[in-house]
Amino acid sequence: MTNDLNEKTFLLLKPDAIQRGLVGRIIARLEDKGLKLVAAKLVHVTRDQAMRQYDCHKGKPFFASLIDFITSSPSLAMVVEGRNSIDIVRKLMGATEPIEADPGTIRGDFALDVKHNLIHGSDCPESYRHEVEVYFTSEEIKEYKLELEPWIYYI
Ligand code: DAT
Ligand code: MG
Repeated sequence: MTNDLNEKTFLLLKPDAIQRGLVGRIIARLEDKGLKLVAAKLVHVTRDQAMRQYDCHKGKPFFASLIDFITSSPSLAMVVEGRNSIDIVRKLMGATEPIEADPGTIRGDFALDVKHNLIHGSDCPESYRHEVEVYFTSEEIKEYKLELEPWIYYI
């Protein structure tokens, strides 16, 4: 737990989210929660980017299929900010396996398959720092004040 209102996390709305027209609904859930969008970019992920993003899974049986999937069609890369944003986004996403993802979560409501699970979110601050550099320069991450903040947080 942290009290840092500027904790950032990296998200990738995967090709299935774009192809299925779920981007607006997924972003709405992040906005509804009160998270602040600080960077967003439509990217057709390259194999090099995919392998860097997912290097912790290299050697696993699903690695090749994951890389093929993530590079198959455009994705939306984003950075969002907020208190405990890393863990909050993981909760909004739901479990990796859609059969274990609770109703009310993004995967629990919209996904049936472990590969086509719509969204990536950093799982810890070290992962965030590694992943964000694959997709964004520091200039692309915007610093601004969310005027609603005093209505979202007890500061
Ligand atoms: P998460 O995306 O919840 O952080 P992860 O980091 O363990 O999950 O795995 C990264 C992605 O790899 C996951 O979103 C989908 C794919 N994946 C994970 N386990 C898998 C499996 N057993 N079979 C097929 N794909 C899998
Ligand atoms: Mg992961």
